[in-house]
Amino acid sequence: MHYPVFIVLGALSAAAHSVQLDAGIQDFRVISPAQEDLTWLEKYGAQIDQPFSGPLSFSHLPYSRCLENPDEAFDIAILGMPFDTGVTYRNGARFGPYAIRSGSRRQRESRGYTMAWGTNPYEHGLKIIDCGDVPVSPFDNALAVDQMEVAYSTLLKHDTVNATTPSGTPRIVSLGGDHTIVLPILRALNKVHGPISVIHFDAHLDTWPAYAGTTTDQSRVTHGTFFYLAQEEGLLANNSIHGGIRCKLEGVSDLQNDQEVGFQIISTDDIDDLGIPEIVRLIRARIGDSPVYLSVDIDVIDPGSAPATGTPEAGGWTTRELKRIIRGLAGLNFVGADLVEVSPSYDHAEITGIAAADFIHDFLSLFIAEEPPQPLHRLPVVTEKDEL
Ligand SMILES: [Mn+2]
Repeated sequence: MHYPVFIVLGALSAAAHSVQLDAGIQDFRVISPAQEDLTWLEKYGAQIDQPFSGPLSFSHLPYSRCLENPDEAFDIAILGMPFDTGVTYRNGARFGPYAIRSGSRRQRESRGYTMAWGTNPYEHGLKIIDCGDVPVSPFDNALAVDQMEVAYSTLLKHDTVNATTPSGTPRIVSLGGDHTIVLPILRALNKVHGPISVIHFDAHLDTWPAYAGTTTDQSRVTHGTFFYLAQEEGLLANNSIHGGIRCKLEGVSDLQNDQEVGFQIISTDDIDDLGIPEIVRLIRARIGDSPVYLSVDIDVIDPGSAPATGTPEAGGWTTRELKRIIRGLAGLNFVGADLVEVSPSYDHAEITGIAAADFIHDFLSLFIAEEPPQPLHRLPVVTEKDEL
């Protein structure tokens, strides 16, 4: 019964405003004539960025060109790697960092609390900034891979404000780019941590030795071979794990090779047969307290929920399922994370960019939480009945 009354009042109010408009625009203003000369700052305060406005940084965070700013201390950096010339099918992930930042525009530090985590990652005294993008060559992959390694190594040397890793180095969340970017990242992390484990969510193994047509050392470096190369270089510990695998294979030999590279497989279907708690348990048991790197290929998500990617595979996990698995991993010794393979020209209504940006928010919470959160923080249920 209240709704119609409200609507009538709204209509009356609008009518009253139009009368005022006829009398002149001054009548609309909320200030007295004496306040006419107030500046924006005096009258309205800070020039805030709204969700749909402002320069583009992840979650409206402070933006710094950290690569030319060695004194820029931070605890967690967002870093774009717009490299997409290592792909086997659709390119376009060079626009991934842009799409993920754009998908984050409704996020902000002051509105970062989630019921699922029961916390706001921006309220833990850590300095979290957007360090922009690595200027990678789109013409020369060997050069680009070196540029990404140098950039990552450079940022790892920056001072922290409140160091959160045992090594005292800051953490970097990388926005791909195609999955090849993980090779230079693992090379850079190896200099600090030695061999590390990887938790890898993807539809594909990415442990293949080479593709048909490989004739040069450089042509071995692709978004489907980088883990093989990393293992060959001694960058990986022998206890990594994939989640969400469902791609087609040459045969069982691919699985044997994958095992030799150091991975255990959790398939896409395992989520139905084992459930999320058991998947979380398997990953935690595999990783233990090893330094671990988290790599999420957005193609692990079903193309219906994340269509904008280079090598889509039908029948994947939902965004919600992976978010719950990620929450279950809190407390492991994460040294960095990435989200790769967002190729926004294949997107619809920013579905993929928004999902990817949401995962980045989860990464920040994951880095901070010491253990998995209890499911859904709610206020106590009020039990008294209102007699009306
Ligand atoms: Mn991949």
